[in-house]
This record gives sequence, structure tokens and C-alpha cells, in this order.
Amino acid sequence: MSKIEFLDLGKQPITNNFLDTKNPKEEFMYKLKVTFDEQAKMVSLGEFVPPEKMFNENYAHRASMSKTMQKAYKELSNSIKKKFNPNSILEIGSNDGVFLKNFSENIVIGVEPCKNLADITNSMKIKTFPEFWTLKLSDKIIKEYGNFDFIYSANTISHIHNLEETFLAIEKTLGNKGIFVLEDPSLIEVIKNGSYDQFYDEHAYVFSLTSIIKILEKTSLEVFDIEKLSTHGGSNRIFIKKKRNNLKISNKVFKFLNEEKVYGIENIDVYLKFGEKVQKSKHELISIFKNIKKNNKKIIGYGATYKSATVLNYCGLKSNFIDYFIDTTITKQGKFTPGTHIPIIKPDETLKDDVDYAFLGAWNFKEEILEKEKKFIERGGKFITHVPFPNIL
Ligand code: DWN
Repeated sequence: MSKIEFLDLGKQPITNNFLDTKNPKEEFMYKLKVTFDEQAKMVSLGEFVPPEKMFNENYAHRASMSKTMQKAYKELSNSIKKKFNPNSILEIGSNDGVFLKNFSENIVIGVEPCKNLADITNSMKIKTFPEFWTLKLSDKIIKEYGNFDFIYSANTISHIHNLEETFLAIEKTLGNKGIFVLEDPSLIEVIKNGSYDQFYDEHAYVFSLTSIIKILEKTSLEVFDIEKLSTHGGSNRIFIKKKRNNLKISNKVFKFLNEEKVYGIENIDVYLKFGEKVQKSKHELISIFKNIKKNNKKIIGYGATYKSATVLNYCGLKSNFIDYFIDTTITKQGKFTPGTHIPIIKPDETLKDDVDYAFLGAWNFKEEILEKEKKFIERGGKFITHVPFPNIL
């Protein structure tokens, strides 16, 4: 038994389960615990939730809902065209096409198990398979389209339970000179930022570079470059190629690996300390909410993110603390937050005059939000965040 539990975030709902009613008859809950596997150097959830419960035709998240992400995907597409000039691109987890729409539809294929999202991209003439990424699907795609020059996957590989099969299917689908780029939240950033809300049902894994390199040892693939991104509160963009492709391995890879080693990413003590920090964060956040409520001030939530479900359920923050959430995603509006049953409404131009505090569910878009809510800030409105530690902005 090399898996060690270091964090218990209590009973949690399906984060995509935005409810139609405040009083649901039943709601699926599971125990959210986080473990470290000393052999694989991998951080993962103790219990995986069946994929069909999370990724289905009711999927709410639309990746194009923030200007920050629209811009980030546009810039990435331009740089891919310049650097690699691929003739065929496959995206695993294509969501609403925010990345693929930057390329000619003749050279791109999407894979997206949430049918409502696959319908969106298919209607944009981007051929999308409404299926989970498996060896079977990769065989089907290769038969029809051959191998690919470029495979991209953002915020998806960390959601797939069987990593061995996932990478084998990528290895088969990638041409010999092909490039695979994966982007997911960075474990070292999660620990440094105390952003324990990166752990929820969908995030089966939170990767370090060390853990990715370890899993690739079972394949003919290897990492040749890495970029640190500020998106989603700190992510890694990892560039992967076939070993037989003699592209140079960037020094950044060795530097980053060393940084993780020095930080102690292979050492259980780092995780146990993180677990203690999260408990402290919980108590401090609750006390901030209690103090504000003592003074009869009004708090709302800003961005009903999937991440925020972990914080709200772990800290027991319900309608007694937060009157409502605002969120720009149409499919969340008129619904209630999973587990905590707080109403979600459409935002106005600016926050309403009677709002005193806004809890940043979408803390990862802090800059974009503070810029948008200048009027609120000017009239004395304040934001509450739990990252990097509970405080009032
Ligand atoms: O990995 C995942 C990430 C990429 O997306 C998925 N498993 C699910 C989802 O997670 P999330 O909900 O934590 O992602 P975001 O991108 O942080 O969600 C931001 C939410 O905040 C969106 O619903 C849009 C909303 N928002 C808003 O209402 N006003 C965002 C901004 C910037 C705003 O000004």
C-alpha cells in the first residue's frame, strides 16, 4: 500500500450537478479524500466518481466564458501555427471549441464526451466525437483520419481515470514527428497557493512534472519542454514527443524537475503539511464569514465555479452566509449550487448597490473581475478570497 491519504475534504457533491431546486429529493454525494502514491509520485483522489455521472449531456462549463481564456487560446493557437505548423490537430476534451475555432475546420477533430458540447462544435463544422477518450476511440479515429501532427488537451487528462490507456491511445494516434501538448493545474502551485479547491470529483489527478515523466516511462513518449501558465491559478503546459523524434529536450524541463525535487514534491511531509494548512484555511475562512455576518453585511458569491463547490461544502458555507452567486454561464443561471443549494443568477453590468462583500469563487480570474468591478470597489465593496490564504481584498 503505497498510497497515503493526506487530505479529507468531507462529503462532496458532483460539481457539475447544478440543481433545478433548492430542496432536491436526493443528491449524490461521495467522500472527497486526497492521496499521494509514493511509488508513482502521483497525487490523486482516494475515490473516483463514475465518469458518466460527471461528463454527460448536462455539462455546464463553457471554456469560452472568460475573456482571459479566449485570449489565452488565441495566443496559443498563433504560437502553434508559427512553431509547428501542423496539418492535422486533435483535441481531447474540446469543450465549446474555444481552442479549435482558431484553426481551419478542415484540419481539426474534437473529442468531447459531453454531448451538449460536442453538438456545439459539430454545429461549428468541427468534426467532434461525442465519446470518452479510449484506445477503442483512438483506433476508430486513426482508421478514418490517420495519425495526427498535433494533439492538444487542456484540463482534461487530469480528469481521465485510466492514465495508462490514455497515454497509450495518444502514443498510437500521434505521428512519429507529432507533438502532444497537455495543460493541467500544477501541483506545486496548488500547494504553494493553498488552492485545495483544485480537488473535486472531476480532478482525479493533480499532476507534477515528476508524475507525468514517471507515467510516460511506460510509453515511447517523453517530455521535451514545459511552460508555466498563470491560467486556472497556475498550470503547466507540457510538450511531449516520441523518443525517436530527436527534437532537443529543453533545459527548462531539467530546471523544473529540480525545482519540484527541492520543494519536496516526492516527499509525503510536504503533503501532510499542506493538509494541516487546509484545515487552518477552513477555520479562518469561516471566521471571516461569521464576522461579516455579525455586522449584518450582505455577501454574495462571484463565479459559481466547480472549484468553489469544494470550498463551500468543506466549510459549510450555505445560504445563511451567501445570498446568491452570480455567473455569466447561461446554463448555470436559475439553478442552485451543488451540495449547498445557493441560488445562481445572471450578473448585472456591475454588482448591485446592496452588496457589501463578494466571495471570489472564480479567484483564478481575479484580475479580470477586479477590472470589471471597479465601481463596486470605488464605493467600498470588498472581495473575499481563500487564496493564497483567507483574506479580504
Ligand atoms: O478543469 C476544469 C476547468 C477548466 O473548468 C473543469 N473541470 C471545470 C471548470 O472548472 P471551474 O468552474 O472551476 O472553471 P473556471 O474557468 O474557473 O470557471 C469560471 C466561472 O466563473 C465560469 O462559470 C464563468 C464565471 N465567471 C463569471 O461569472 N464572471 C468568470 C468571470 C471571469 C467573470 O467575470
